[in-house]
Amino acid sequence: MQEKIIDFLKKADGFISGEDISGALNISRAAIWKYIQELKKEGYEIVAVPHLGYRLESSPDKLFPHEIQFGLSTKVVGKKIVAYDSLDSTMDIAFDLGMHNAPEGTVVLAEGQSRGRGRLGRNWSSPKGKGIYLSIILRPLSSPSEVSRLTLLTAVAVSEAIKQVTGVSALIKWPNDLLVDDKKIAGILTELNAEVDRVKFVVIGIGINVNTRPDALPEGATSLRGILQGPVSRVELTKEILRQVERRYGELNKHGFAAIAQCWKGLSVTLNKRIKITDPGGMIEGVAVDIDKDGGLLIRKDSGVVVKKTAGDVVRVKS
Ligand code: BT5
Repeated sequence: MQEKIIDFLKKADGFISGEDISGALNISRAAIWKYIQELKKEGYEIVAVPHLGYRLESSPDKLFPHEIQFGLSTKVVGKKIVAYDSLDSTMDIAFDLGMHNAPEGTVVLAEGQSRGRGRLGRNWSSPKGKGIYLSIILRPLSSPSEVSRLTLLTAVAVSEAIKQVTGVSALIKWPNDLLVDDKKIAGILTELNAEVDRVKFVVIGIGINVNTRPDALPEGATSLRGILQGPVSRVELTKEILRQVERRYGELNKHGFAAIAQCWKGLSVTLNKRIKITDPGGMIEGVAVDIDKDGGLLIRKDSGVVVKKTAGDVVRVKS
């Protein structure tokens, strides 16, 4: 009911009387007053003036599903949102929901994570109320070898959303890092549930340092607040991320990967650089020359041989 009242206040564009809310939602004016007090406790600033009614002055920058969904206008991504104040990792909940047939586009959000994770079980620092930590369930009709495309697609979508909302240009380090001034501002983690030749579902995790103090982050990391010297609306940025992921995912399904790969290349800090790449198979050095149709990185070794990597950690090498 609180969500309905907030939606009402938002759409009102000025004062709305208790009587009007009461009539529309079929609850007593005393009940409305009680809900309004609860909303104030959650951080909504609502003024009440006798004979005029209630007016919403400001909303808290909390990742409540109804805040994200207000004016979101996506068809799939974010139609269902499950939000937590804190949890171990949004990946676990999303994976569990995926196993229980949650619809494509389901989003799991958390204000904070106690065991946020990166690739290979690494830690993702997730201080409460500061960043965006979310996972999206997708059900692509593709083979497991094509899933890396989704990581690259998401990196493009997140970079575009950051640009749209804040004006900041975040570049992409293959496969999953977003960097500003060479410092990591966001990371993407793709996990999948698959049979040998068929993906059942994919969980895409996105972590962004939004209002985190850079000195509270690991070395080599930064936040949007650190760059802009001021706070950024996590609600607006989350909405834009969901919109851009939906847009790019729709594009992938309709037209294939080529146009997205082109955008990725335009944002890449990895291509045409001499790199070392390490994965469980070992380390190779060479020049990153391209990405292939599946999002794999092509590296030309000094011998001239071109090898493809689908995962790994990239380090720049001075040539
Ligand atoms: C990643 O892994 O960059 C993927 C991060 C995905 C996090 C999201 S948050 C929502 C969802 N739920 C989760 O539990 N995870 C996902 P990787 O490339 O392996 O990078 C991990 C490394 O980044 C760590 O070893 C640290 O060095 C560094 N790191 C940790 N926390 C960071 C942060 N907040 N900002 C920047 N770098 C960080």
